[in-house]
Amino acid sequence: MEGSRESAGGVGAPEGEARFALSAAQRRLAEDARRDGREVLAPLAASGTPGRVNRPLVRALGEHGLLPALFPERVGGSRKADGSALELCVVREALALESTEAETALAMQGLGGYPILQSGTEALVRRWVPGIVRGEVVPAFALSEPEHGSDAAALETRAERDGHGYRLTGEKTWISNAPEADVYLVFARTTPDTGARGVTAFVVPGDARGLTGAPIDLVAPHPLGRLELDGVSVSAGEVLGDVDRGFRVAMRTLDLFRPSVGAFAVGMAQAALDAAIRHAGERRAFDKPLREFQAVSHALAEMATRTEAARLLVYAAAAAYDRGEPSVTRSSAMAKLFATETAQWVVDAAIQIHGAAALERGHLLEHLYREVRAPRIYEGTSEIQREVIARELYR
Ligand code: COS
Repeated sequence: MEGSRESAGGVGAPEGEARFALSAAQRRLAEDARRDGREVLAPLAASGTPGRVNRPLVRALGEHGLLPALFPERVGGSRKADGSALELCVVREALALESTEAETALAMQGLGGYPILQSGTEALVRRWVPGIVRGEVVPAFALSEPEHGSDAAALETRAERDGHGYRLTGEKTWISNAPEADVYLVFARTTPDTGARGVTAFVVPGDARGLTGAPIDLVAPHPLGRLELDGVSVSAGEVLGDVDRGFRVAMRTLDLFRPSVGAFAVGMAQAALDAAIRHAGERRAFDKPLREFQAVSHALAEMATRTEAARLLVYAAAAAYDRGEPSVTRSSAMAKLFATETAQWVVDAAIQIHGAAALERGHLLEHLYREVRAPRIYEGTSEIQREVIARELYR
């Protein structure tokens, strides 16, 4: 990605500027993530196959300490306590400034690892999480189905009792890292006609018999695919959390990850803003630099203001999560909603300032334009976030 100009606040902020309440250690983590992103991860991302799991990239996230920074020591991480949402956001925002592929690979290790850490038995945690933290085991979070995306509680994949275990039958789609993942968190129905209250979470090894899949090609180079479960056998020991209470496992995970999707969006918005400021200073029209036209300077001011507002909402939601505040479902949804919608607007505005050059294949903004669209859909669409916020208002 172009340049490494310091951003106007937060993760990449110059000394002395407002940085919310990031500690010195969190700022160092952001700087390290950004440097690794630029020097190590972006080149690895460039040498991968677009739309496929990039294992050297995932391993490098482990080796360079970025995945360990998100997990506690008991599973091979570098944190004294369990994960911090704020640190997750700091790393995601920093990586988004340098390599969206590295950012997404890191996020998917977290989205797969955290439900096991939060809800798994000691045996499940020991079996899977240390490998995820080292970047050697690639996980996937398999909730969505062809007929049920936003209405996740209506899912139809069946888990039928079979001796001491279960047999899973159904279809999942738009699953990150499928079909190449080493382990899947599969949400399946254990009790019919009970909506969210009859769903159970299972940990399914990627090589389980009866589990097949195929990649899906997306507009952005994101490893994604569909899965077919044809009577896949799992033991009772592979249930995550309580039987019929898997929906809670999913929602708890999303409470943690939604602010960090916002952080990814803020990083992309900042990268677009930085590029637009640079371009407006260099490009001349009608005998003066673009930035001297008020139409451009006011656009830049608006882009910076909205990006900073999104960043503050993201950090506030993450900090609320870390303090265990009861309002976290609402603040997580607000952070994801506002930051992803803002990033889409900022990237689009940056393209307008650049003109046609930004639409050439290979330009940073062409890349961001394709990347910025999906976060308004995955981990709950903007409409679902508004639904969650409204429900919390009425509570
Ligand atoms: N934390 C913990 N538990 C939660 C929760 C949360 N944030 N939100 C809901 N739950 C629990 C509820 O407490 C309830 O469990 P109990 O009956 O045991 O109390 C259960 O989950 C069902 O909750 P609810 O009735 O609110 O569920 P709905 O079916 O109405 O759905 C929405 C709620 C729409 C918010 C949910 O389906 C959703 O988030 N959909 C989007 C799915 C999504 O993000 N998909 C992308 C997947 S990842 S790429």
